[in-house]
This record gives sequence, structure tokens and C-alpha cells, in this order.
Amino acid sequence: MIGVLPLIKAFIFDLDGVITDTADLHFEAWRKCAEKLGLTIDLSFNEQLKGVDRMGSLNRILDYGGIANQYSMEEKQRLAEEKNEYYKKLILDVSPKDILPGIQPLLVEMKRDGYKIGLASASKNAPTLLKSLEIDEFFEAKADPSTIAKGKPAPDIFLQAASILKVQPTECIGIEDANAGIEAIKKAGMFAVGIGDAEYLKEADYLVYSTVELTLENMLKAWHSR
Ligand code: B16
Ligand code: MG
Repeated sequence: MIGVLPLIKAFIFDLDGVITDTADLHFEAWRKCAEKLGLTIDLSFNEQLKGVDRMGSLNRILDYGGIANQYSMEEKQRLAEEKNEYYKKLILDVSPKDILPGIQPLLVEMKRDGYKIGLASASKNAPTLLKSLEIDEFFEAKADPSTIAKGKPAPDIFLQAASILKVQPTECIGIEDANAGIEAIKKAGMFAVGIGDAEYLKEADYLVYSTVELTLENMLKAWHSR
């Protein structure tokens, strides 16, 4: 019997760096935190933190500084909490003007054409941000990172979003700005759209440099010619 070819039914978005540029704010908060520990991190190092959960990011920073064994779990929790408090101050002013170019009309177009829309962000602050950006109602499913044992690059968060949307992974296109996220999408068995630099996102099935180039038509075309 010839199998039925899957059709795309859903788009699953990462948040930081895809919907809004909070990637820079995470970096700012981590930079300040690292500075207190006597460490300097730059934008190139920050690429390794994108999409990685809070404790995972702190561990990478401590490893990078060669000081991982100097902190107990309680101290690390306090440092992670401190970073989050700083980050929460930075996102207080977030409003619809902070949606990355092209994303709002893209969501409108997807909804109009009957596609389901999900969120697979590692950030526990994502629900607050979607509300501040006033695009919360577009998202039928929001994966909850606090219920997920293995963060990106594990596929779990994308699989949870697909399962809430009641679609198969092969019927989904995942959109990410981080290398860890692209890996997660691919492991989930979805088509991976990357936003950013080819240097960091080599594994993406389709890559655009910025959200301005991200159109429904181009993503579907790329999926059809995969
Ligand atoms: P929080 P994404 C990720 O969001 C960020 O890219 C990453 O830098 C951050 O550490 C992680 O969320 C956790 O965020 O500390 O707010 O829970 O890119 O998966 O939307
Ligand atoms: Mg991201």
C-alpha cells in the first residue's frame, strides 16, 4: 500500500530570537551575572546559550570559566534566580513594538489559512512575554518547559507542543534561532527552519537570515522541495 504523504498542519515557534529579540536581553542578564563571578562572556559565546534552559546556561558559563566545581547546587540556584530577576526587569517594557519584523502578519496569515500554531520555548518567562507582545491568542499550544525533563537539543519540548496540537511531528514545521533548537526540531522528526547565521545553523532544512525573509509561502516551498 502506498503511504499517504503528510501535509503541513502546524508551525511550532521558538520565542527568544524568533518572535522577539529577548536573546539580547538574556545575554545582557548573563553578562552581568558572569561579570560578578569575574568572567567575561561575549556574543560569540552567547550562541552556545541560546535555547538552553536557565540552569544549563549557568553551567555552561561556569564551565567556560573553569569554576564549575566552586559552587554548590544551592549557590547555583541563587545565581540562576539572580539572573532571572535581572532579566525580568529587562523585559518589563516589552510591548507589541518588540515583535520581530514580519512575525505578526505571518501569524495572521497562518491562522487565516487554517494552520495550527504552537510554542516551544525553553523560557519560563515565555507566557508573560506573549501577553506583553499581545499575540498570546494565536498560540493554541504552549509547551511547558517546567514539565520537560530534557531541554533542547532534546526533542521533547517540540514533541509536547505537537502533541497538544494533536498533530504528527512530520506535519509540523519548527522555527528556531538556536543551534540547540534546530537539533531538537530535527530529532523530533520535524522540518527545521532556521533564522540567523549559516555559521551557527548548519543543520537547518531551510535558513533565512532574518524574520523579514520568513514567509509562509517560502517555508512551504522549501518543505515541498525537501
Ligand atoms: P528563562 P527560547 C530560551 O528561550 C533562551 O533562548 C535561553 O537563552 C534561555 O536561557 C532559556 O529560554 C530559558 O529562559 O530563564 O526565561 O526560563 O529561545 O527557547 O525561546
Ligand atoms: Mg531562541
